[in-house]
Amino acid sequence: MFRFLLRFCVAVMMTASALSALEAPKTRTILTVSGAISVSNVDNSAVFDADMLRALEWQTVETHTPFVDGKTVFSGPTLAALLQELGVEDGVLVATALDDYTVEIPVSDAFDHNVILAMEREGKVLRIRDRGPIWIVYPVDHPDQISDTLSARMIWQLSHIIVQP
Ligand SMILES: Nc1nc2c(c(=O)[nH]1)N[C@H]1C(S)=C(S)[C@@H](COP(=O)(O)O)O[C@H]1N2
Ligand SMILES: [Mo]
Repeated sequence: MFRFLLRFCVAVMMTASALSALEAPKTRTILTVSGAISVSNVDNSAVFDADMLRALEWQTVETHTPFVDGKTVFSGPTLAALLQELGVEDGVLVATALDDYTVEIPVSDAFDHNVILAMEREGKVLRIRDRGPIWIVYPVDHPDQISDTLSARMIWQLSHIIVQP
């Protein structure tokens, strides 16, 4: 009986770890997430190529930005979907860009502000020279809603997130 229970427990644990495994990237890594995450694929980090990010819940938003007059259309996975994939529910994201710019983003923003990891602008893939491949976008209905705090969180050329609990 004990042996049976033991085997049963091992089987359950294996199923659980299979569920929390993240596939390995097949092409160039564009985003690395480390820190307080419960799913990983390379060492203790979760690394994503573009296709892996495209497999997450995707959203298109039309929004004002601090960067151009009028509205711009951005598309990309929702930050909430990325965090859900990694088992992150609260804390702070320390986001760093290719130019070493760093900003802290509360995890709650993902849900309160419908934040996206924009990978396309006006239907075109964002290249590094277009402030891609990932640009954190906070959708707003009116330009006045863009505070200094919020625009500082619209980090472009995002490459690394450290999750602090
Ligand atoms: N990668 C990166 N993202 C960034 C920044 C930066 O220097 N590098 N500046 C931030 C700040 S402080 C603001 S106010 C907005 C707008 O910056 P800009 O006025 O220099 O275009 O982008 C944010 N995103
Ligand atoms: Mo800023």
